[in-house]
Amino acid sequence: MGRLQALGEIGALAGGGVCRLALSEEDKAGRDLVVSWMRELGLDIRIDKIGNIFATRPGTFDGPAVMTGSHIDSVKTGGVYDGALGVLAGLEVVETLNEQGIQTHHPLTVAAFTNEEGARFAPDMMGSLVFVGGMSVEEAYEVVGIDNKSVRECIESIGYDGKQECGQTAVKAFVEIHVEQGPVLEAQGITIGAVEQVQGISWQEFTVTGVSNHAGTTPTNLRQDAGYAACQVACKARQIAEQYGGYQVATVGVMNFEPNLVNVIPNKVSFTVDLRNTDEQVLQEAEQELADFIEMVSRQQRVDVKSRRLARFEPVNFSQKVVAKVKQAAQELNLSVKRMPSGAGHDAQMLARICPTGMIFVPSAGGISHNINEHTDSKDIEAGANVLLGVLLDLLDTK
Ligand code: HGY
Ligand code: MN
Ligand code: MN
Repeated sequence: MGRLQALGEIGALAGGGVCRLALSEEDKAGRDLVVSWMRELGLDIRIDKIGNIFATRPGTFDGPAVMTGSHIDSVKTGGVYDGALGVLAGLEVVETLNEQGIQTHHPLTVAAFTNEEGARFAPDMMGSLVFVGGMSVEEAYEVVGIDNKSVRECIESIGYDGKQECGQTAVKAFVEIHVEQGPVLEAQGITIGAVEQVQGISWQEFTVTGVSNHAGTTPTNLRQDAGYAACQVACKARQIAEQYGGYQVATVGVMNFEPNLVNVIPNKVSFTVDLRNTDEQVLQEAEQELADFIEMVSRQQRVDVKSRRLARFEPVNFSQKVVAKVKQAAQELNLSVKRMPSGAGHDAQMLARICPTGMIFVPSAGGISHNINEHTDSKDIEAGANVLLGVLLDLLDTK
């Protein structure tokens, strides 16, 4: 809890919460603090070319490590738990093993992955995606963020363009603890989520080009109004979510008007659409329905619409073996536990490509996250960290 508090002071916002955008000065300060804790714990620290930090406690067996971890970058109005809990709970496990003088068979690695949020540089989970070979580090370096700076210039300026080639750390299994960021556990009065799946994610940026004109003199039927067209699409995205129901969600989080003046019909609007679903087939249908609608609006409003793919990940199922270990560890501690999917993206969904992977959720108060009022009770954090300890000990000492 002390470490969560201390890390939460880095990039702290006046009204609470944090802003530690990936590869920013605040991210650097957070990384430096976490690395100092890793050093104090006697861990062997390696940093790879995309800035992923791996801190390893040796085992008696010099082979693939059991890994835990998450991210310390945040959205602009983030909470102090999102990501940080996963890294710091891993350090807490290390400290406990050190205090108890416990030797493990496998090494234990605590990871802090670069740019999980994707809020500044798309896609999200960039560091873990590069680590598992889903994106080359060169391609990642070329990504330009929302403030027109490249990953390369930012990672070099904060000095976290590490020496280690990406993907060099062999992993036996990966377990990530994370706040749920949704309403389910709290609503059902359950302490632990044994996460079985992460839903599919589709991020697109659309740029609508019309003709700027005078707000007072231009008759409606002569307008090529990029703003009206963009707003029609935003409403359609929400209608698709309502119509499909189930896990289908849709979010228009960014919308920039140009020239953004009260008396000028906008000639250019760029906006993002985030679509998610646990079912890949349905997610594709939602994408297609939106694309067809955009076609029609473009013709009707006589505007041009260009789309740019920012992220696209299919739903990921975790290892049932690891999910069962999470459930069992929770039950051994007499904690209520339920199997559930994750609505949010996580580094674990990338690690699942290379090793047996699972996640532990703890409740989010009011089900909120990506919001400065994000909160999880310390007793739930302690419970979750003890489940993590149980699962890791099991994985560390079995062949
Ligand atoms: O977008 C997500 O789900 C994650 O917070 N990056
Ligand atoms: Mn997160
Ligand atoms: Mn997040």
